[in-house]
Amino acid sequence: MEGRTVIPIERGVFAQAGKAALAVLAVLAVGGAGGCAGAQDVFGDPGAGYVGDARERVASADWPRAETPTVVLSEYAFSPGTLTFRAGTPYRLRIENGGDSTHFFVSDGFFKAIAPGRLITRSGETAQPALKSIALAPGEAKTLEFVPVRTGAYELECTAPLHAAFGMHGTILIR
Ligand SMILES: [Cu+2]
Repeated sequence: MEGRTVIPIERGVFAQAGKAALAVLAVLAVGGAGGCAGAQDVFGDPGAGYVGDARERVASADWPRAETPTVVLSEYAFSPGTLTFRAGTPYRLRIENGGDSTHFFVSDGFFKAIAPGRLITRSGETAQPALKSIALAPGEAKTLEFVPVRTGAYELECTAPLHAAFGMHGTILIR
């Protein structure tokens, strides 16, 4: 009698554990699929909080004097973890994935604080992108031209599942 009650309970516990394990595998599978399928950059509505006169600011910037910093994404960090830019100075920021999985460069505050020039990728370039997410496959690098406009401190993170929880976040300062 006791055995007949205990066994179903144990089965229930194992079934629960099995579901939890499947959920974890599903999350990992989604992350892996992002790496294989060629994750895409995401763009927003240019009117939604982005710098309005970006075109003019980019056109009048002193591009021959642009600074050319690099940020490297890997498991699970941005290096350097703090990026500092000066308002009004043109930059060509190289964003490089030095890791083994797809990573994302995402900072809503930063994207809305800059006048973007071009986002240059191996498959082409986008002028004045209203950025939401920059995706980088392993070994891939992209270059973002921009002029910082709005001073402040902005959070940077990778939006791949669990990457930010594993420490993949940083800070962007515009002074
Ligand atoms: Cu990541």
